[in-house]
This record gives sequence, C-alpha cells and structure tokens, in this order.
Amino acid sequence: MTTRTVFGACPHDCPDTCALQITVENERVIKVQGRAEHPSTHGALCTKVSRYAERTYHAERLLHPLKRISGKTEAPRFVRVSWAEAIADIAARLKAVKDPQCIQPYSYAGTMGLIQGEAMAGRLWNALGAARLDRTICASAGGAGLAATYGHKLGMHTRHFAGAKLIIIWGSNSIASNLHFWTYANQAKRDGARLVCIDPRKTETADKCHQHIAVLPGTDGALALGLMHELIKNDWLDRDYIDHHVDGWDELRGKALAWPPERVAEVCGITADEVRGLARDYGTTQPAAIRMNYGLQRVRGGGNAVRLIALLPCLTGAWRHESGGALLSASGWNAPYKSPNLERPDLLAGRQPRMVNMSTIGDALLRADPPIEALIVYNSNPVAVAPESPKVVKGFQREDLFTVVLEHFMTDTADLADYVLPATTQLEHLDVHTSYGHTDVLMNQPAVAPLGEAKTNTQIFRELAAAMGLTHPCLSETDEELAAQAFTPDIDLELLRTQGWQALPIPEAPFANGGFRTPNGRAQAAGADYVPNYESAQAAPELAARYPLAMISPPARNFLNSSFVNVKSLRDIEGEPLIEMHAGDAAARGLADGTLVAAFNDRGRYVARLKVSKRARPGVVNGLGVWWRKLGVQGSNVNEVTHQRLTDMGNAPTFYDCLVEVEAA
Ligand SMILES: Nc1nc2c(c(=O)[nH]1)N[C@H]1C(S)=C(S)[C@@H](COP(=O)(O)OP(=O)(O)OC[C@H]3O[C@@H](n4cnc5c(=O)[nH]c(N)nc54)[C@H](O)[C@@H]3O)O[C@H]1N2
Ligand SMILES: Nc1nc2c(c(=O)[nH]1)N[C@H]1C(S)=C(S)[C@@H](COP(=O)(O)OP(=O)(O)OC[C@H]3O[C@@H](n4cnc5c(=O)[nH]c(N)nc54)[C@H](O)[C@@H]3O)O[C@H]1N2
Ligand code: SF4
Ligand SMILES: [Mo]
Repeated sequence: MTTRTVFGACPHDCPDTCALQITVENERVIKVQGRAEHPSTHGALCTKVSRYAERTYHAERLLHPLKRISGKTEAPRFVRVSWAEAIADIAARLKAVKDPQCIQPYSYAGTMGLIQGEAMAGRLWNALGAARLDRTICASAGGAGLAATYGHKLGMHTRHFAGAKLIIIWGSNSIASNLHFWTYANQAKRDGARLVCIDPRKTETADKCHQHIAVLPGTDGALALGLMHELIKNDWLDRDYIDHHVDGWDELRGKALAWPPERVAEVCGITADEVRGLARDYGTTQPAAIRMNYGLQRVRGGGNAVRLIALLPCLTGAWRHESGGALLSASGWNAPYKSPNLERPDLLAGRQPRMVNMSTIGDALLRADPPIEALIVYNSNPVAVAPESPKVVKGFQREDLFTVVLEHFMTDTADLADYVLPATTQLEHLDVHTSYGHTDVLMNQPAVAPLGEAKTNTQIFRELAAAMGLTHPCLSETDEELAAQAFTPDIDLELLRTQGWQALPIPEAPFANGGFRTPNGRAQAAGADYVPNYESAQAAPELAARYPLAMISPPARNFLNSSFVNVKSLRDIEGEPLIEMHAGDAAARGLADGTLVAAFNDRGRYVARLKVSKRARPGVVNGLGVWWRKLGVQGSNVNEVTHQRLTDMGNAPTFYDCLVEVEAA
C-alpha cells in the first residue's frame, strides 16, 4: 500500500479559501482535511468540503463525453461519444457561427481557481472575438459600492476581528458561509466583545450573537442612515478623522438628519429602541468592527447600502484601530499581485465584442439581437442559479441554440446541453488561488489522475482552439506554464509548491491615517443614499397588496450555491426544499407546519415544504437555496419566482428583492 499527502486549496466560492491536506492511498483520495499549519484554516474544513472525496467519486460523476439525441423540450437523452468526435463536432459548430459575438461563454465560480477558471478559456474567447460575459451574479453591487467609497475592494484583516470589542455581523450567516471568520468572532466574544447580527432571518449565527436585529430585506441603508443620525445627535463622531479623511460629509450629514429612529424603525420593521441601542453601542465602543457579507447587497439598493455601511467606521474613526473598521471583500489586497495578461486581452486585437450580463441570461437568450447562437457553460449551473428561471429554461430550450456544458455532474444546465463534457475536480488538476476573505495566495496540486475520461477545463479549451484552427502559441500552453504567468514576480511559486501558500504583506490597520485608494485618498460619501426595494410596499404598493410576503433565498448551510445538492449525505442533512414562515403569517393563511406549499407571483411557482419557524420574521419568508430543480419538488427551485431587475450599482441581480404569496400546493 502506498500513501501520500498532497497540498491543495479549496476551489469553492467561499471567502475562507482553505488550505487542504489530501491523503491518497493506492491512487485514490481517502481523506480531505484542512491544513493545521495554515493560519486561517487551522485544521478545520466545513462539512461540505470534508465530503469532497464523496463528491469526486460519486457514482454519478460524468466520466465521458455525451451527445444529446432528444429534443430540448423532451426528457433529456444522451449517448456516449468519443472525445475526438465531440471536439471535432463542437469546433465545426462554433466555426459555423458567422459573427463570433454570437458565441456566448457563461461561467462563474464553480472553481475560483485562476487556471481552471478563465486562464485558457479567456484566451480562446479573446482569440475568437466571442461575446464577453459581465460576471455580476454574486458580488458586483457590493464591489461597486466599496470601490465608490474606498476606491477598491478593501477591508480589515479577518484575524483582527478577534481583538474587537463590538462586532456587527451584517447580512452574513457566518457560521454557514464564512466559518473561519466565525472562529475569530467567537474568540472576541470569549474575550468579552458584544456581537450583533443584522439579518431578516434568525440564522444559526444570529442564535450565537448577543443581539439579533431582524430588519426587513433591503432596508439596511435606512438603518445605516439612522445610526448616523444618532452618531450626530449624540456627538459620537471622530471629527478629526472626518475632516481629514472623508469627502462629502456635509451632504451625507444632511441626509442622515432626515432619518430619526422612528422613521428608520418604520421602514426597517424594527423598533426605534433597537436603532438607538445599536447606535449607542457603535458610537461608544472601540474597537468596533463590521463584517458585511453579500447577503445585504442582493436588492435594488445593494450598492448604496454597502456604501452607507462602509462609511460608518469613517465617522467614528473605528479605522484608527487594527481591530476596527469593516470587511466585505479583501480581494483588492491581492489584485496588484495578479497578472492582467493571463487571459491575453491582446488577442482581441482592438475588437470590442458585445458584453452580456450573466444575471439577465434568461432575457439575453430570448431577446439578444443578433441572437446568441452558441453557449459554452463551465464552472456554473445557470439553469438553477440565475434569476427568473422560467425564462432561463425557455432560453436554454431554444432548438436553434447550440449548448456545450463542461461539468462534473448532470446538472439542470447539463440536462439542456447538446454536448456534455466531463471535467476534472480539484483533486485531479493543478490550480492557483487568491481569496476574498483572507489575503494568502495558494496552490492546489493534483492529487490523483483524472477519473474516467475527464479532462481539465484548460485541456478542453486547448483542444477546441486547435480544432478550430487557432494557432497562437499561447493557446497550447500547459497548466504549469499558465500558473507561472498568473502572478507578478512577488509571488514565489516555489514557496507555493512546497508550503502550499504565501501570505501577502498587508498593512495591519490599513486606514488608520486615511489613505483610501480613491484619487485623493479620502473616503467618498457624496451620493450615497437609501434606495428602497423594487418589490416593496414603499415602491410598489399595488404589487405588495397582491404579494404581501418578502422572500429571501439565502444559501442552505450544507450546499454551496447549487453544488453538493446531489451529494446524498449532505442532502440528507438538509432534508428537502423548505420555506420558513413565521407562525403568525402561517396562521393567517391557515397553513400548518409540514404542508406542501407554493410560493408564487406573476413569474412562477416554487413548491416546497412549509416550516413554521422562529427563523422567519413576520412578513418575510425564507426559501433556502439553491436546490437543483430536478431534485426539488415538482421540478422547481426558488429562482422560479425571482426577477431579473438589477441593482443600483454593479449591474447585479436582486435575488432578495422579491415579493410572493404562499398557499397550499
Ligand atoms: N454553506 C455555504 N457557504 C457559502 C455559500 C453557500 O451557498 N453555502 N455561498 C458562498 C457564496 S457564493 C457567497 S457569495 C458567500 C456569501 O454568501 P451570502 O449570500 O452573503 O451568504 P450568507 O453569509 O448566508 O449571507 C446571507 C445572509 O444575508 C441575509 N440577508 C438576506 N437579505 C438581507 C438583507 O436585505 N439585509 C441583511 N442585513 N441581510 C440579508 C440572509 O438571511 C443570510 O443570512 O458565501 C459563500 N459561502
Ligand atoms: N435565489 C438565489 N439564487 C442565487 C443565490 C442566492 O443566494 N439565491 N446566490 C447567487 C450566488 S452568490 C452565486 S455566486 C451564484 C453561484 O452560481 P454558480 O457559480 O453557478 O455556482 P454553483 O451552483 O455552485 O455551480 C457551479 C458548477 O460548477 C461546476 N464545477 C465546479 N468545478 C468545476 C470545474 O473545475 N470545471 C467545470 N467544468 N465545472 C466545475 C460544479 O459542478 C457546479 O455544478 O448563484 C447565485 N444564485
Ligand atoms: S469553509 Fe469555505 S474554503 Fe473552507 S473548505 Fe469550506 S467551502 Fe472551502
Ligand atoms: Mo456568491
């Protein structure tokens, strides 16, 4: 028996980017663990990725190319074909598309790796002049909000949350989605810090905080303005910090003064005392740290909400402390170390192909002019995760659309493909990673050979490029060669190979003396304001009368977006698709716990099991996501009811800005 250990990195869309220790016995992975030596991983993985071997060796793993033999609206039937046949046919089909802009790539963060992500794919699309994809589905509203305020996506060190005396966890179910941050928050709690959670849902994280403030979805901007109102009225401001490091304060001050606690309470669905109490805590405790997550920016005013919250530590001078300030994303810290040329934008040779927003892929497939003729999907499951899925499905069902899906499993999206190509998992390929939670760079070494006939994304794109007659030498570079070009010379690849990660040098208290990454170094407050939800009693009273319940669809703890839904041991923990509802709302509708119900609106119907639960506040239902439609009830998932309208900044989706009614199914 031979046993060896391989160093890896978790590929998932999660701020923690854990360092993995993979045990291989007789060329089979038998264990995936967190590395004890890596400071932020400290030997612990979440439940999901502890099951990564189960996912990789899953009986339903795709192991050879498949070609569709049924119509797009019929039950999907595929036959096995050889790689040679698949590549030749796909290349011919893509070459037959006259305007290359009608070839549409669609990818997101199935893997966050720079190599299996866009390194080779981007080269192929640039060489072809294929349409570009605006990758907005997750974080671009908050990203734009941070950039408008601080000049870049920058924030506190995660580990310094351990030294805070007050931590506000704002729009984040950290225990489920940012476990390694929670370890630091918990350490602060043991050392006497007060923890406050702001979330419409009473999450497992809210359970562990001293206080939970259950705002209505999309009202965080109003709450932030109300806190500012109290900071001003009680003179809890750091005037010196504001004078030296904030632009636009007079304007913001005027807006905040229009938000006394009573007005905030009414808009946010909380009490005026909750606003006053939180303002007192925040105004009188140092160091105070705010952990935002992307949950709060999936609404119409998401960008502005992030702006207003990001300004709070500028008003109290919390940034003066290494354990004070705010964190939404740390990715701006590693951006200077990434090579801008990895995807070879020079291959575009001056062309500017059209850009399609991934968040409105339903409309794009049905309405783009000229139409999308070919769609290549990798690292994503849009039929399950994109908003307003009735339209997404309809778009994918177009008989004149040629769709190729690179996948590990037969997902809802793969079901609608013309070709399904088997891709390798993180245990079978090389990659390099940055993180948006911590600031280390990591390498993932392949632990075992590809399973079956699976190929890396990069290899599939190399073969397609060659079959299409594209001869630029950069289109045949190996994964090792790509990894060597991913970063600036400050990153030591040898260290990544031997140690597995490299920590980047980041200032401990980055904005203690201002120095934001805006042109004049000052945080920018001008223009930030509260924007109500599209679908709210305030903005759409007639709609709210018909559909009185706000629905949010945050991630289920044991899934990662739609990944792992097909891993039985994890699906067994989640049970079945649930809609959580407050007892009062259930009684008003005569609905009993455990009933099969439908959440519906003009767009669609999502069928799930009703859970009457203290986790739901009055007026808000929680449809935990994101199930595969075909593993859900009656082939539906929560995106049946979401819509395609975009956020105020960053062109992002507004998944949590969604009104429904619920009835027995
Ligand atoms: N287990 C698990 N971990 C994950 C993921 C997963 O699917 N499962 N997804 C990963 C991804 S892709 C991302 S982007 C990250 C972050 O992903 P996020 O989507 O930010 O996930 P959460 O941390 O669950 O935070 C969302 C929280 O915001 C709350 N929320 C919803 N609407 C509002 C609102 O209007 N205001 C406020 N204050 N709160 C609101 C929800 O109830 C939920 O508890 O997590 C990653 N980690
Ligand atoms: N209603 C609602 N919808 C949501 C959200 C929500 O909170 N509510 N969250 C949104 C968010 S934050 C995000 S980030 C998106 C996420 O949406 P996606 O990025 O589409 O994420 P996943 O659903 O995890 O799908 C990723 C797919 O990539 C595949 N994959 C993984 N690694 C590889 C690889 O190396 N090669 C190939 N070819 N495939 C691979 C996986 O098998 C998986 O099927 O969903 C969004 N959708
Ligand atoms: S906590 Fe996040 S980074 Fe760590 S193993 Fe789980 S999904 Fe991966
Ligand atoms: Mo995300």
